[in-house]
Amino acid sequence: MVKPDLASIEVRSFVGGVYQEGTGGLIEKVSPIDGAQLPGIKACSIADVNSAVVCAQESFRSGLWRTQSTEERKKCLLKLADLMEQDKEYLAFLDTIETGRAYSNFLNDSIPKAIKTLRWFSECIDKLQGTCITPAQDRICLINSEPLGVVAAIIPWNDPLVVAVWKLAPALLMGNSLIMKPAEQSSYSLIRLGQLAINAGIPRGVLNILPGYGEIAGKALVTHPDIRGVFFTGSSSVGKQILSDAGMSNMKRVGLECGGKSAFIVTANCSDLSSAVKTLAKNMFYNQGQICSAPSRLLIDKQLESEFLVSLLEEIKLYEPCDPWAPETRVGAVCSETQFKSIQGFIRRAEQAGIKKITQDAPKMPHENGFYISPTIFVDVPLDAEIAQNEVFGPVLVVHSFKAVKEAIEIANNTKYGLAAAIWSDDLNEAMLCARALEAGTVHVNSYGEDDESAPFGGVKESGIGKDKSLLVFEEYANLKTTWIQLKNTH
Ligand code: TXE
Repeated sequence: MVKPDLASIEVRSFVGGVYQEGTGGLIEKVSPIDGAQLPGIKACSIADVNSAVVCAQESFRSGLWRTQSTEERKKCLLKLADLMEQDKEYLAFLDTIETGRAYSNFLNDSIPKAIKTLRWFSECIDKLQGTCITPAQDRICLINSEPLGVVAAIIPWNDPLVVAVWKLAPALLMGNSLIMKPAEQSSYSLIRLGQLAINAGIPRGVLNILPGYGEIAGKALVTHPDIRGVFFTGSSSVGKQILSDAGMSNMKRVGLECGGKSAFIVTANCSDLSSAVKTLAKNMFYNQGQICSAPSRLLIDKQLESEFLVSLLEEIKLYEPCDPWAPETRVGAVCSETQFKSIQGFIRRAEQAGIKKITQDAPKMPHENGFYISPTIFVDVPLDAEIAQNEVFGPVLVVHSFKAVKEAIEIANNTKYGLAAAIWSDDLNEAMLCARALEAGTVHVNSYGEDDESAPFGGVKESGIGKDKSLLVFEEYANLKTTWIQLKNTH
């Protein structure tokens, strides 16, 4: 590919339909691919957040968007999807250079997924129906959805456009005005979305993009009394902070999709070990393990353990990091130096604790000054070890063996997280009993990672509150209004 000029990258916030410089300082950047200097982001200050809220509120009150017909809103967002499609090479370039993830991942998987999801939501909006109940002959009750008002979406860096669309689509289609804050590490592509939104005919002020620091711009959004909902994807610790800040400000609606430590259980009744190995490796090591639902704990029946691990060690060679720009690359760099150091810290402390590592690092990484980590596997991991309990968000798998499925369920449920899980077994009865007992928002049976937009996605326990995707999500971005009508008997 011919790389666009770095000077073409827009680094300012997008408010009221125009780009403007944030006054919260410069977020300096180097590319995780090779340490090259990148254009810094003009961060938004609290004052910038306050004026953006005023602007979003004006757009909401004007009714230009919220009182449009659903057909009109659908048309605009379908147009936005078309514009993203036309722009996908540039969007993939922006996301790659900032996050280090493989360009081909963005171009062929992630961005097409974001576009497909946007189209799916847009096609749904004019098919939603309210409810009417008639508890008595002379009484009618209408139940319908109304937009919340001005809402905020706080986005992480691991899959910026996909997560942005998960929140942007239902928020805007329901008639809300939205302020979106990208992560410090991955702001370019979302800033670009602002321009595409205007070109798609979305009125000014309805979609605003505010790059900035989490503790400043993010917190200012969460605590703002005129914001009616905040929808977040990120770490569980920030998720908890948001829940508390939102509660203490104006009790705004909160949606949280947080971390995970998902278990991949293989029982003695699993005959297709080869598929299980491939599926585990693909879902665990794709994007250097920086996926909230990565199956980062393998729970394997003791009898199958050695055979399974031999195949897995072979399979993970496909997931060694390579040059993110090369078209055949599956796995690129880790997103930032901070993330790199955090993952290395988990690995080092596990080794110091005497936990057995069965993998070796690749002798050479694609670029000297980039941040790359080889797939790493620890076995015989104590259940209470730091690495067994905490989200590493890197290419690090821990292995526990078990003797009975009941024990596997206990191990699987023994973390604070509950995002996803898998059970591999030919015995449907065993698989279904296990699926029901697992504390997870999504359970995969003899599979992993299906993520169709028609199915809700989100966790239980400290993995979050609420869902992304599916028809059910529209209600999260709306208030249900109940209207009673009393009829007079005129007969
Ligand atoms: O996440 P943060 P970070 C997990 C993963 C990773 C860890 C740290 O374990 O190692 O989080 O990553 C904004 N009020 N996940 O530090 O801090 C921030 O600016 C409001 C899991 O990047 O949670 C960014 O936009 N907003 C995950 C977003 O929150 C705040 C994806 C996420 O940042 C804020 C990413 C505050 N006080 C990381 N503080 C997943 N679930 O997919 C920060 N932010």
